[in-house]
Amino acid sequence: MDKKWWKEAVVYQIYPKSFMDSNGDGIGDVQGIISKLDYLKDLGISVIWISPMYESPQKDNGYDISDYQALDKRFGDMNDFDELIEQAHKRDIKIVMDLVVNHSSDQHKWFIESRKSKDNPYRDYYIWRDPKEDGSPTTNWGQFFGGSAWQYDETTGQYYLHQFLAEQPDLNWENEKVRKEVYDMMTWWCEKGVDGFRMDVISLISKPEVYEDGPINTPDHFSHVGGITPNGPRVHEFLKEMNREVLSKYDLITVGETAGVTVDEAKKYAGFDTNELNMVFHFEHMGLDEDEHGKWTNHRFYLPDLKENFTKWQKELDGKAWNSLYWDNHDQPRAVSRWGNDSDEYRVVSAKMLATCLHMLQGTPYVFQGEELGMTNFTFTDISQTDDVEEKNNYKTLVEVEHVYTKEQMLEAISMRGRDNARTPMQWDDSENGGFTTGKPWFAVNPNYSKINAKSQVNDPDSVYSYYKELIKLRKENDIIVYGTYDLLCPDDEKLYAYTRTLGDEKLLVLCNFSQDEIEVPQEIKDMISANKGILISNYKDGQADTLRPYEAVVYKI
Ligand code: TEU
Ligand code: CA
Repeated sequence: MDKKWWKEAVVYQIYPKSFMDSNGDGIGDVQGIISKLDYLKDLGISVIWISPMYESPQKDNGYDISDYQALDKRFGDMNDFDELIEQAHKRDIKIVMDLVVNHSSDQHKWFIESRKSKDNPYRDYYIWRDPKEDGSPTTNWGQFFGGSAWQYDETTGQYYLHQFLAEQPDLNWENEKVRKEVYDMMTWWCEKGVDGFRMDVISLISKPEVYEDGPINTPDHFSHVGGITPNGPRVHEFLKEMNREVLSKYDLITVGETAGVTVDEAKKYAGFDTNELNMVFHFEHMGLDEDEHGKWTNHRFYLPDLKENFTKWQKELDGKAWNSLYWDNHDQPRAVSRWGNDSDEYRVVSAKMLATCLHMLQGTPYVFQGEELGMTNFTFTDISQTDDVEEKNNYKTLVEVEHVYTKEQMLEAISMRGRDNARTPMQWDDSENGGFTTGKPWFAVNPNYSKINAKSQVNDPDSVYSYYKELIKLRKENDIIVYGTYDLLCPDDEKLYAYTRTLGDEKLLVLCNFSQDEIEVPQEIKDMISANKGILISNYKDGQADTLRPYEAVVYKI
């Protein structure tokens, strides 16, 4: 049992724009984060991952960076950042930065130089290709947010590659000067006291050796680049180099956001002895409720599929690599709306059930801001209410160009799956704007802030917040929760997720009713419960042994 602090940690993700505004301009900022460190300390988390706050034109909400070593003035200045590091460390909270180096902003000085001429010293910092004979791009690749992954540049008559927006040109990792620039920048942040990195789409940095057309597989008739390039030929070589040059020199927590990763690839990225990263985010469970139009659907997941997927990751990595655990983040809809039931009757109990299910697994749990309050999705009734470029582009394609959906159908899909659901401001109290800002919020606050907010929960022992706090405390107190072996029970049950954790002679039985029905506990489990040694945590009072009430979760010591 190779004990590590980053295996025992619980990570809290902050989307800075929507977390807390300290100066009334309606945008969250660093001083706002500092003002909430005691709240986070009380919750018990030990690491904060902050989405990008670097200088950025904000075309993709900061994931388009124009200066990797400067804070965007919206969020504050370097003095504020240094104060954040100091104040967090004083509270034994570590700070993880978002490392976005598959691409930069097109306003980065490197790209401004690169596009000036074919012989510019920065030309090969990016990926340029000649047009085909007919003037079209060199391949049929599509970018993640719709449209071609190639942008024509008049000045030099070439296309450049961008797997995301044209304002996010891909950096050329084949160029060792680019890699050196990245490692120097990472070292600079580590010297400032940063404790780790979340690495944005790091599985995409190594492009194919041969640039050729792929299968047409996107609604707008392109080949989704994400289907061609993840886990490219040199990605592990690059990450081993990054580990040698930077990561191995500091005591960091590192997590790769690895679109398209499989368990076999994850063993390379996050293997205990591969000298790359500590863990990765996979996306397989994020695809369980997709349909032929991808995420734009009101389709719900099927519990046996989820159990099969989680079990694969728990069993395959056990003893070889480390799991990250998450229900949501700034790119996903809110957990209780997607995986639970956000009705007035079941929101609280189902949010607690989801938290139990995730936090009793082997791996490092991630809590997205507001998840600990049971915050819910937002109902968008017009596309003008949205901010996210991914939603707007897909709305245009599916409603206005392909006529696949009516406006109402697409707005329902956005309200269920859109990234904007996670970006509505954090709900701190029942004052105007949920206490997020004294000004006009950059994005609408969910109107349910009057009943779902931190102030009403922090001192309520029955709140979602208090339940998360208890789960985080249990993880600190029980090695079995961190290091125990996982085994699935009742794989085919469509309502019950039951699993055990075993460490030495200790054993836990975790029961989660994912349905709003009262269900009979299967006999094999009744037998296990009959000899139980007590309840570690449950989301109802007085749990009966034979049945589970709607969304009931119980963890028995057996
Ligand atoms: O996300 C990568 C990614 O795959 C996204 O396209 C996301 O999974 C998708 O939007 C879900 O439908 C990272 C960042 O987390 C995201 O915020 C950025 O927009 C993207 O990279 C580009 O940097
Ligand atoms: Ca502000």
